[in-house]
Parts: sequence; structure tokens; C-alpha cells
Amino acid sequence: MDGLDQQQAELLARIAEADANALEAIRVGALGKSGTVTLLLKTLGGMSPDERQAQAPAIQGLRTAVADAIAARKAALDATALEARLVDERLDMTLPVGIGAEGSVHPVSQVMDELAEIFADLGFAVATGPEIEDDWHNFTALNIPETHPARAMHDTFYFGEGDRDGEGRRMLLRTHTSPVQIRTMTQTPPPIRIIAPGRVYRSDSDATHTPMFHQIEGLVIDRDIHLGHLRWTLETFLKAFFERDDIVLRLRPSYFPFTEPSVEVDVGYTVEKGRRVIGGDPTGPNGGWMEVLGSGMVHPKVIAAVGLDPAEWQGFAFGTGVDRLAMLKYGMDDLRAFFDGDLRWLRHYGFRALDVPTLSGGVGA
Ligand code: 2U9
Repeated sequence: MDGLDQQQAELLARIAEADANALEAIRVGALGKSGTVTLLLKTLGGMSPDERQAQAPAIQGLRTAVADAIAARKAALDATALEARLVDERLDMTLPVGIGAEGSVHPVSQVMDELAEIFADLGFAVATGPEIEDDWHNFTALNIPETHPARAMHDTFYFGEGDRDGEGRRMLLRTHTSPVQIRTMTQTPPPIRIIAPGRVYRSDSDATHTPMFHQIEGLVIDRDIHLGHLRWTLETFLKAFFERDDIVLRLRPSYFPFTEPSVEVDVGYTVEKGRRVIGGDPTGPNGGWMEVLGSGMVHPKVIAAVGLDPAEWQGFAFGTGVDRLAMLKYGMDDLRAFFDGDLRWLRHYGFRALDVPTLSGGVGA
């Protein structure tokens, strides 16, 4: 064994035995600025071309072997340390909550509970469905053709081309909760009265958009349903949610692929103590209109897509952002803080676990 081989064998033997501190010392001693291997590499500069050609592969091979061994040992040590922490730091989730260390209910959960309570009183059931969906339930059944902008890659998180379901449909993270209503309509005969709250995903991120946010949608399917039922339902819901009777609605014509006609719903606001609050006279000096919901009569093509006869069954649907409703009701101004997990924010805006919203006790008290 020549000198280099021997040096390599010794270094590798020491590396194999080293703990984290020893490993770092070996790395500095061999590969650091004045390390033994680094100095060897430097001698190449002073050699004749022939000599360099003969010596370089062995010296560079030594450097690579030592660097690889250090990296492998470090990975092994890190894995062992993590394993030890996972065993050591086990939490007993069944322990009782300590005094002063209670958690709080996130405003999104609180608002979801409030919405479920309000709509239960109006005869709506809560429906849920998968967050990983196929493009038929998320798009096609909702009259959103292949060419619609909502289908473009920049809005939708798609799984790989090869990740398809049994029927060859492309998989994606649902971009709205509407596929839940499609699943309900294909599984239960009308009449239907449901709300579908839950997480939705869109590739979008700034102060008012997060890649995951929460929606609630509602759907009513029955005979002889018309826009008047929609308007009454939304007005009744908004009065209960914002806990004020002086709430005025303005319906504006709009377009959604899944509803016809489609209407956007504005609600009147006024400025109280420097803050916009829902309610009061929107035509007064410090009043105005704010868009809060999208809605419309379910498109006959959507009714037909789920196998119902549009001549017999009609309905209305609506949708809104739960996070946005929470911001409007409880006065937060940055959506991103909702998902930071900052304890100070949660303590400030969170709700006590025992403050369950009830219509008799006040849904948001
Ligand atoms: C079915 C038929 C119709 C649900 C609807 C909207 C209008 C709407 C947006 C509001 C803000 C989503 O959170 S947001 O970005 N929603 O404007 N949603 S109508 O219509 C449906 C749903 C399901 C079967």
C-alpha cells in the first residue's frame, strides 16, 4: 500500500467511528483550508505536466473518497439523532390540558360552525367530499369546458399526467367545493338542500389570496325554484351571520359557467369607528356596497350532467370564501396570517373551545 492508500484507509477508518464533533474535526483536518488532503492537492501546482498527470487521479480520488465518506457518515449520524429525538420527545396527546395552556378555536373553524348552525336552521344538511378530485367532477360536470381559463395550469394544481383514476380522468386538487354538490346530486334523489364547506386549492398567492383557502357553497334542487328563493335565503343567512337586521342586498348580473342566470351579491356597509362594518345604509354619506357572494340558478346543463331532467328539477346555488367572511365579521385584514400558526394571532382572534355557536345564544358572541 502506498502513502496515499494508507492515508485514505486511516481517514476512512476514523470517519466510520466519528461522532458529530469528531467528524467536523476530521473534515477540517483533511479538507479544510490547510487540511492534509487540501495541501496534497496544492502540490499538484508545483509539478511538471507529466508528473501531474501521473499523480492527479490518485490525489483527487482521495479527496472524493474522503468527502463522500464524511457526507455518508453525517447522514447516518443525523438519522440516528432524529430517531432518538422522535423516541425522546414523544407527546402524550391524552394528557389533560394544563391551566393557562388552552388552545383556541381558529376563526375559520368558528365561522364554519356558525354557518352550519345557521343553515341547519333553514333545513340544509352539511355535505363533504374529497379534496383530491377528478376533472369530471371539478370541471366537466359543471359546464366548464376544456378551454375555460379556470382549467389553465396556472390556476389548478394538477397531479401528473399519469396519475389518473379508474376511468382515465385527470386528478387535481379541487379548485372549489362544487364537486361535492355534483357527487350529492348523482347519489341522492332531489329535493336537495345542502351546504358544502371545505378547503379548496388554487395556484395563487398574495395578501388576499392563499394557495389553500376555505369556501362554502350552497345548493337547493327542487321543483319550481326561482331567484326569489335565492334572494330570501341569502338575505336571511347574511342577517343571521352578521347579527344585524339592517342588511341590504344588491343583486348584479354576472357570469359563471355553472349558473344561468348568474348574480353577484353585494351587501351594504357603513363605516363605524373607522372600520367598515356590514349593515346600515349603503346610500348614506359613509356607506357603500361590498361583494360577498356569487350565485345563480343552476345551469340546465349541470342538472342534465348528473342525470336529472332540467324540465322537472331546478335550483339555485351560491358560493363564498369562509376566510373572507371571517375577516369581514371579526376585522382581520391580512389573509396570510390565518395560516401562519402564530400563537399571538390565535390568542387574539381565536375563540374559546366551549363557545359553541347556537342560534339562541348568538352565533358569534
Ligand atoms: C353546482 C352548481 C352550481 C356555486 C357557485 C359561485 C357562484 C361563486 C365564488 C365566490 C368567491 C367562489 O370563494 S370564491 O372564489 N363562488 O361565485 N359559486 S355559484 O355554483 C354551483 C355549485 C355546484 C352543482
